[in-house]
Amino acid sequence: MNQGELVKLADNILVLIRKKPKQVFEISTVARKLKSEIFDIHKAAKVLKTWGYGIKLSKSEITFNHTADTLSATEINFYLKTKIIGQNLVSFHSVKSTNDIASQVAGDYPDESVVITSEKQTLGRGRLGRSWHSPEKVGAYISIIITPKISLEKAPGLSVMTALAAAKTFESYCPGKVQIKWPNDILIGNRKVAGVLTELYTKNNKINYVVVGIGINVNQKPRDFPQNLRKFATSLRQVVGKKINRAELTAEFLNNFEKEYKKYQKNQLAGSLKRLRAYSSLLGQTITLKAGDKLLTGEAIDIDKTGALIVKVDGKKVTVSGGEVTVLKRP
Ligand code: BT5
Repeated sequence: MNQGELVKLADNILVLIRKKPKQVFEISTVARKLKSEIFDIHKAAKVLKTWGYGIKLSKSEITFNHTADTLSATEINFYLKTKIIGQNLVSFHSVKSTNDIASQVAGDYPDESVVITSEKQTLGRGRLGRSWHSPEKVGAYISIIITPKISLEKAPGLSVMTALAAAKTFESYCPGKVQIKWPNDILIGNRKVAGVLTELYTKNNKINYVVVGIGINVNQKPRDFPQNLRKFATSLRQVVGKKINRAELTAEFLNNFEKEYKKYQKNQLAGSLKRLRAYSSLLGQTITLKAGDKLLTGEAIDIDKTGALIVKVDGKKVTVSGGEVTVLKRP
């Protein structure tokens, strides 16, 4: 049995025993069900142990005791409740950027089932050439390929919609603390816990596909952030006070993403405005925006169903769509 086959068998054993913690399985039964040799089951079970799974193994029995801290597709799948999004999950150990991998494979599948995740990124991207700090084993780096049947001008709202799905996900870990800093930051206690990067690929002036990327700080301790980010970044673990299961969190985010995306395709953010306003860290604040070379200062007064921010500048309402805009400061 080669390494690839062994890994596949380890995954299959997991699928069989993972749902019944502490239950003792006869290895001969597992071998029969998986059409494998007892010897190979033993070998694959040892592989599971090296992945961090709590597996009790004797000559004739195998028991699943506890899960591993991994963002593998098998693990995420245990918590996934979606119909389409994430049904083709590909998990990497290390990539330059999950958004790059996603755009390379976009088009290979006709539906919207492909999601790419990675344990770490070596060249994680933010917007406008900025970088996303993506250390190993503590974050979740996720890219979703979608092919929305919407016109180009409706696309900027996709980032806001994704931020909403993320906020809803984090809400269950720390109720009442999550905020969205329009258009693409999710904050807790005024520090960034996640960021969204939406990249559009067009053909004949129409959307061909969209890669929606999100980086989530899950289990970072303060020292896991570089000095320059320590004051501005946080992780869910720092807020909740305990380690969080990254695979479960990832699946919950994808579950929420699918729901929000369905709504978005019908009527953009029309049905979500109340929630968006409640999460918004900007409404009622005087802000400065940078769009291209232009600076704009005014009071953020509302968000509309396209996901655009309405800003009152010198008594006039100005509508600013997400795209390339950065909120510089809040006095
Ligand atoms: C973002 O950009 O916030 C979008 C981040 C998207 C990252 C995901 S990970 C999966 C997918 N694959 C990728 O390559 N990218 C996506 P922006 O608004 O431009 O914010 C970037 C700024 O956030 C940086 O300039 C830093 O100041 C700060 N930053 C970088 N890493 C951070 C982190 N881990 N936590 C908090 N802040 C961070």
